[in-house]
Amino acid sequence: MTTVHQAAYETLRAQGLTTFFGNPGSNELPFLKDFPADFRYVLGLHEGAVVGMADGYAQATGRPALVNLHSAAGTGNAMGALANAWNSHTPLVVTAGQQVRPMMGVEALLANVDAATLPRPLVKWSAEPSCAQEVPLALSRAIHMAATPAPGPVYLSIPYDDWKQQAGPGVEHLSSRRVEMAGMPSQEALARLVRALEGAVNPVMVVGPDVDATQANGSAVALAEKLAMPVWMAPSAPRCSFPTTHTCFRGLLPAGIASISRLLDGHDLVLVVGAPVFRYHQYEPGDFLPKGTRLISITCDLNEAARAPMGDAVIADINGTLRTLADSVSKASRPLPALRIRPALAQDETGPLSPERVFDMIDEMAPRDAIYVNESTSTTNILWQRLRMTEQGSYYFAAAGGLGFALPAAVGIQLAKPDRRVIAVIGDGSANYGIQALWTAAQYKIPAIFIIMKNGTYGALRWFAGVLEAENVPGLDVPGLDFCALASGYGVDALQADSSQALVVALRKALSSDRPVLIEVETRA
Ligand code: TZD
Ligand code: CA
Repeated sequence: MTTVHQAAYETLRAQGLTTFFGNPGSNELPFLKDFPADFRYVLGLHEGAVVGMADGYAQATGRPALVNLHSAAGTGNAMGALANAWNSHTPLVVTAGQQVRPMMGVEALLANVDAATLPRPLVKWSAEPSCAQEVPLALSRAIHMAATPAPGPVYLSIPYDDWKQQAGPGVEHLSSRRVEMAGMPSQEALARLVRALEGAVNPVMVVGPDVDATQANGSAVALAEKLAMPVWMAPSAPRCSFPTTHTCFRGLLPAGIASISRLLDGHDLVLVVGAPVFRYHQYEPGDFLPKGTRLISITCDLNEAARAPMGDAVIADINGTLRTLADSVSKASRPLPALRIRPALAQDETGPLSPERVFDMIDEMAPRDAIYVNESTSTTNILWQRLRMTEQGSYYFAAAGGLGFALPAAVGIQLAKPDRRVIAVIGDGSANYGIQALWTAAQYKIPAIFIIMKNGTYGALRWFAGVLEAENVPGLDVPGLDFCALASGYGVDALQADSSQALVVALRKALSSDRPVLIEVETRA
């Protein structure tokens, strides 16, 4: 006899989801019972941290990750992190324990009332199986739904009495199913794209997070070189999809309608790949595109394609399409765009360090293939100007702007990529939203480096208050925080840096440690 529990673990094993990220409660214990030796459980002390770690892990591996939350309260705590996962197309299979079926109707303590509605609209699919025998099918469906383009989180609520029930007939067919998207454009569509690209006098490419997510970075470089095109990172970038040292690279697009239009002026064709058109932030009314400019986007996401306010879209396999285009277009006779001049290195001064100086020092000392996780909100432009990022999977940022991503995600990414060094740069405001992940880093010996930029304020909100002409706003300063004390409270080694010399020493120690290290840096606001 196969139980629902056995069938579920067989499917999880066959589909490669052998790492659980979770925070358990009584509803979940029957699922975790007799936890198999070839599985591992990564405990997070808050559900925001749990989903953030799983998000980083899934993005870095490119494979769905399994999350196990506690009923409604655990799901509620995870919602901010789900917003980020939804926007970054992270394949997450989020499961939550439900009360036993005989006690759901009376709404006993820990019943998740209307469970499938709770995580919407931040999941691709949400369900509670109608009977125990449906659980293995629902789990299999959840995994394939999460992984198939456009990837994203899915949610399953599972009553805890289901696990010991007998599985239904035919359950053995489920575990090894393959579900694949064959997403190449038709010959005609490809020919149209090639004609548009070859016919453009001054084309430009805008690359987004799904170029990096589908490991299409090399294909993007090949196409840019063939067409001698400048390349921008799409606004509000959650990943880095193009080597920032490449001669074609122009930088990160700003996130306002008018600013983007201004920067794209003079181009007759804009090719957007693997990004929404566009992920705006501050409201800057204006024309979406300069006059006479045509826009075509290649995306894996039907929603992105349909909601764009301008341009044509092709929903397709990003890497395959880019590679085919790079092979098909004839080489442009234009010269390659000239290499951008890098900003001069920041001077050393006494007192709190400038963010420019901090990023210069990180760039100088970090390994060339370091992975950066950014949640230092007011210094994002400085980061993009000063950090050299050349490899696939070198940069992560909260895709919905929900704080509490970077610290946990850094832990998940470092767990997924033990051969590269993860360096998270986090503001003294942002660090508080996912701080519990420090404990997981310490306990599981995950040697990520956390650099806390301590300027005592919500710097990005001060900037925004200026944009919005909102004066005399309360609640924008965060004095009195001691991150070294917090780190040691969670078991993480901590170092303080109030000068360039101290930062050099701290970075050197952190980079040579095989344990997680937090560095608190006094920075200028
Ligand atoms: N809460 C959550 C979950 N997400 C948010 N994005 C915010 C609040 C609002 N918020 C921002 O968008 S930026 C920011 C807040 C509070 C300030 C972050 O401050 P920091 O970094 O110290 O981390 P800077 O460099 O000083 O801005
Ligand atoms: Ca700050």
